[in-house]
Amino acid sequence: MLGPNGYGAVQVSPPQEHVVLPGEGHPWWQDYQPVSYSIDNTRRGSRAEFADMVARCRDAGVRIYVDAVVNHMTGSGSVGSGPGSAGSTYAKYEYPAVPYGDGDFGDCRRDIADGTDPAEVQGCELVALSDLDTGSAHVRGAVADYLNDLIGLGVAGFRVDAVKHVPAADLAAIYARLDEVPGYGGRPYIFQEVLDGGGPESIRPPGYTHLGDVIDERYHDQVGAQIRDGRLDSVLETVRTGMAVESDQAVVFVDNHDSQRSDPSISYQAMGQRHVLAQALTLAQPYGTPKVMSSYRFESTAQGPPSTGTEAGNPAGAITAPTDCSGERWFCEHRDLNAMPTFTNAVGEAPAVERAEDGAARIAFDRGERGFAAFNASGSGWTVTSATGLPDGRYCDVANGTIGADGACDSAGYAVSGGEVTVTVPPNGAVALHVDALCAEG
Ligand code: LAG
Ligand code: CA
Repeated sequence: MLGPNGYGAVQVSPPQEHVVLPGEGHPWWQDYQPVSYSIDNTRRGSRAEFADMVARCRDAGVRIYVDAVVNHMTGSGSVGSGPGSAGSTYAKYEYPAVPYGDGDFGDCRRDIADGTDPAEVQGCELVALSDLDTGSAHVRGAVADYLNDLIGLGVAGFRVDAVKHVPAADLAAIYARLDEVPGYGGRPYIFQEVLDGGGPESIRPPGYTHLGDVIDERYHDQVGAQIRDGRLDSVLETVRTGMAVESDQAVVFVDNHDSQRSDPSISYQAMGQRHVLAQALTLAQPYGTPKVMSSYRFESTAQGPPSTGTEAGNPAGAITAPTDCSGERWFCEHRDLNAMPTFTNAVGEAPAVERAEDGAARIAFDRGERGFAAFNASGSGWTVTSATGLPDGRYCDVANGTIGADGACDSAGYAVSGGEVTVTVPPNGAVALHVDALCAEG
């Protein structure tokens, strides 16, 4: 039940044809090595299945954003030549199914050495992946055709991968060719992965905000660590003063598929219930557009999602649906957040106003007069009476209750009276009240 609980969109893994690496145990990162832009017969299913998913989500009011790999094709370390998941032949710098040939790749055929030099970062190879010459009209056209194919199926946005490695002018030329999204109108929503590794502004997040939103990894690095360590009292100050770009240009998250592996201490696997609190607080604080992680247990960083058939080398349709969210393999973190995204939607741009604090690990704040939320990173419950700007009324606790198809919330409620509310915040948990989720009378 994503839509009723406030989720506007879901980001999905790169859907294009990819390398198949049985010798490496079919790692999750096969998807980040494109062989062609066919979306038929990948490890994640057929074109028809993809189109059906997009349509069903659209009908439920939930958009699909695709992780778009546009900087590169395959690497040399992994495999010599195909076939790819859809059967296309290829070799590094030769992808006849697109078609791309040797001339469609940059001249610098070695790894990036100096991460602060734009010419290197954008013209050489990221972890040995063949680097597309995105300055060429042919490459721009092929990438735009791929994205427009997805838009034609109803895909409403893109997380553009490895953007730091593509000149802004090349992205501008590609984005300018994109169609409007059928049904929604307007161009697709674009958010760009720009890791902030230093160097001039042109290869840092501010160098791309004129083209779309950017991922602000500082949020993960700083706020993620603060919440992990129980320092909730620093969070609002950090998002006010320590972030990379303006709030309306940023996408933020506690963890993503890369950070879970590079910094596993900030993940559900390591943090358990504290991670639920971290994502709830991310949805409540005022900086950026929040993104929630929902993931699976892994024993090694390369291990892919739960699947069948990988032993047989089957790349297609092999990933199993997360029917079991026990944590044996799928965690399904979003389910623990209940209707918390409705809080984000209800409060909009309203400013955060600190209302209560008890040591470093317990905070409560308003979002203008539209929401009140309290967080408790300790091992015992926190009962607090706090001032709040919420109008008098009885509110549903969306951090602990879901909203059903009938629009009703199934949590216990809290009464606001005369500018005051008393709530009990569970250990490593949250309470969240907002003006769009009043309890039914009684
Ligand atoms: C990204 N953002 O810029 C993705 O978020 C990240 O997950 C991607 O790396 C990366 N850029 C390229 O799209 C992932 C894995 C890498 C993997 C790469 C290509 O984190 O480990 O590299 O996808 O599949 C792998 C090997 C490398 C090897 C390379 C080429 O790990 O050692 O050089 O393949 O063969
Ligand atoms: Ca590049």
